[in-house]
Amino acid sequence: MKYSRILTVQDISCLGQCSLTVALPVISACGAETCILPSAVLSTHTGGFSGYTCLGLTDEMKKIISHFDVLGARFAAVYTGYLADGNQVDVVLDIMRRGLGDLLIVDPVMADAGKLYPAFDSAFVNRMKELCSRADIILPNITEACLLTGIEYRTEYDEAYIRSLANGLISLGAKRVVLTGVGYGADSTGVAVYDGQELFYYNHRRIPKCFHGTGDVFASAFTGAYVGGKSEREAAVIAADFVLECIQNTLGDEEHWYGVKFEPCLASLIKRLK
Ligand code: PXL
Repeated sequence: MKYSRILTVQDISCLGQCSLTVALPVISACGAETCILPSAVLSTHTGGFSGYTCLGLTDEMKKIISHFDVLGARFAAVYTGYLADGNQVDVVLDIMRRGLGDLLIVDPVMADAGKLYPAFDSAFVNRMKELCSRADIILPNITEACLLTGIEYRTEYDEAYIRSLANGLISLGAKRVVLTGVGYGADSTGVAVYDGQELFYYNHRRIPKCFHGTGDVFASAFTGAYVGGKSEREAAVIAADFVLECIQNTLGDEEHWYGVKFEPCLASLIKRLK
């Protein structure tokens, strides 16, 4: 794998196995230098814990970027995840405007299972559309793809529906689309990769239980594998297999409802990338 430097922009959820506590180890395991720009500090993620604290870091992010710029720091890719508010889209766009990053990979983290996460509203969706329109690669789930395109959310669909979502996202301006959680039947799920012409689909077994943080695990493994030299399709397959393994490793532990136990699976991710 090529040794590269990646800047990831997302929150620190101190407890909850998501965002930076996932991105740092997973991208590092892929063999890249992982730099961070924290968007917020939360006590936990917002998906199931009550009473969480949240400190947005927009002003600090601006200062950090200016310092990076003065230092001449450059990144092979900027990978964004959970942003605390719409103004942070401007911060990310500023990183790209200053030429600090070559590639922009956006995981438009804002919703799942047909619903927006608690912190977000339609104004945030509009800002996320803007960010996605500038991205080289976007990694939405179906709910996020629906919000970004205005297409109705469905739980049962066919390939024509997935094509319409993928085309809608390309029309928005994203160069490539990696759509996660695409399942045409009850027992399977998968990932679709679209470049505006060919729709590649990788299907795998579906475990009928939802786990928090799997989008972050997928996006981090995809980014690490892709920036390290794998093709988009190869990176999507590696990331999907890794998520499945992490879920399998967590199943049956009812106390571990808030995330996936990805750590023991890092060794197999590393082996796969050799
Ligand atoms: O896993 C996505 C995510 C990241 N960060 C925070 C979240 C969530 C999903 O709920 O709440 C703070």
